Amino acid sequence: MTYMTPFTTWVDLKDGTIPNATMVQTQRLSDMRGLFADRAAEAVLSVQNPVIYRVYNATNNPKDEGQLLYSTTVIYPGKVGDEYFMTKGHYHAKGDRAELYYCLQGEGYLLLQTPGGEINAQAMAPGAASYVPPYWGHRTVNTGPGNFVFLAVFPADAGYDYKTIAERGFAALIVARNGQAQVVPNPKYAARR
Ligand code: M6P
Ligand code: ZN
Repeated sequence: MTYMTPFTTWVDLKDGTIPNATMVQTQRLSDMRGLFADRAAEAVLSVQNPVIYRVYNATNNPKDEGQLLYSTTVIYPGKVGDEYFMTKGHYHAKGDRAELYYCLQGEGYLLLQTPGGEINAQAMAPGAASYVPPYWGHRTVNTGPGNFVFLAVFPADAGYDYKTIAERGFAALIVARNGQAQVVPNPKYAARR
């Protein structure tokens, strides 16, 4: 038996970045084509092509059963039309793998859905430890005026299924109505039959 060496990764609590991240993923509007509901607003904003969010990966842990991965996500403030900046969202390739999100900064939502289209929205602010149960697709949304930052911890073998959401969308959208965040049904959602 060879034992893995324990380690600590530091998160900068000022901004949620991980200075020694093993990988930083930058997602611009052009990396999220078709995910925001308002295509005309997307086209207008695509000239500017803003960074929507960054993911700071904390480890290079092997993607083996029993291992964990963790990362911070920084979603910048903004909207495409009236829909707030958000992550792409995914199901886990191994659907039975759960995940924990811990909010460090800002305000937003963890938006979840079952494969059948049932929706759940968890409001998050610093201190919120929000649980993604097995089988729920999940995306995070920044509804505040500043950055929305959270730490995510998940099984290393969970994997990503982005295709289902790219093809069918999310059953609900989080939009600004009279300056307030509201969860509304997505008219374009293609439920699994
Ligand atoms: C969290 C975790 C990551 C995920 C990231 C961005 O940090 O859930 O696994 O990659 O959010 O979400 P997405 O992959 O849907 O763009
Ligand atoms: Zn996940």
